Amino acid sequence: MSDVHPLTLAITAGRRKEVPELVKQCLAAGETAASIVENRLVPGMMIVGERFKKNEIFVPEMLVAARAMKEALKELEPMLVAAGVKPEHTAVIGTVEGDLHDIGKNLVAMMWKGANLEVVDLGVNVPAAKFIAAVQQHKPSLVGLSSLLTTTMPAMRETVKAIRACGVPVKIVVGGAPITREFAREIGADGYSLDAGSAVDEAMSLLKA
Ligand code: B1M
Repeated sequence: MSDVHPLTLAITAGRRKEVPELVKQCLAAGETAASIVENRLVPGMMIVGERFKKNEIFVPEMLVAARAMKEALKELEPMLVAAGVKPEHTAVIGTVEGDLHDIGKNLVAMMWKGANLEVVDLGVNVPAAKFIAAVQQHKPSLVGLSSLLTTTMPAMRETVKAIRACGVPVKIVVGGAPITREFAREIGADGYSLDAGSAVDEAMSLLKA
């Protein structure tokens, strides 16, 4: 672990209080906010996920690591979200029912805000009915669904089906670790992206189409 960056180590160990200062050091060294997310924070979560899989750590440790990651994202959010002119499109986003993971979804929301979309974030564990209510209320151009668990992939399928059935025309983008382009196509989503960066490209190309 000696070659692991101190910020990545602080995330994996859940040392939340050290995180703001370490983020500032990375920025002072010339790293961009996006590269800090990609090269310092996400690798920390990958290490945490691997350890959890091997039963070396358990849910509480995963939770403190997630809190430390959120602390870092709090520092970086203003840089990830560039101030733009009045947004032309609205996007509704949430993590599907049964799923409490929100770090990836929050990153996608930040990137979409940065791309000048008005983002309505419904949070985690969002039932299909809540997505439909938001779609009817905000009339968004885009809906984003996130799922991190294989067990919540069926909820994503049901949510897409329910949004289609409500009759409001909207483009749906799905993503999250277990989601593939093939699954997205199978459940009738319009778009899929592997990460928060490509979620912007996907959103932009769907909005232009
Ligand atoms: Co959970 N967890 N977790 N967890 N957790 C995973 C996902 C897991 C892979 C760990 C493992 O076993 N290796 C595993 C899932 C296995 C599976 O289903 N195949 C798992 C499990 C099993 C569980 C529990 C069931 C554990 C238990 O209780 N026994 C439980 C489930 C709770 C629930 O949701 N009902 C659970 C709980 C938790 C915590 C609450 C402790 C915590 C979440 C805290 C939080 O989010 N606020 C947690 C964490 C932190 C993780 C890991 C370690 C990290 C997730 C993360 O934030 N990654 C994760 C292992 C891992 O991912 N390596 C794991 C960083 C984040 C930036 O990446 O979320 O993938 P990610 O988002 C990416 C892309 O996926 C994509 O872009 C993002 C940014 O680039 N993306 C989208 C995501 N959403 C998108 C939407 C889009 C487009 C792209 O369009 C709309």
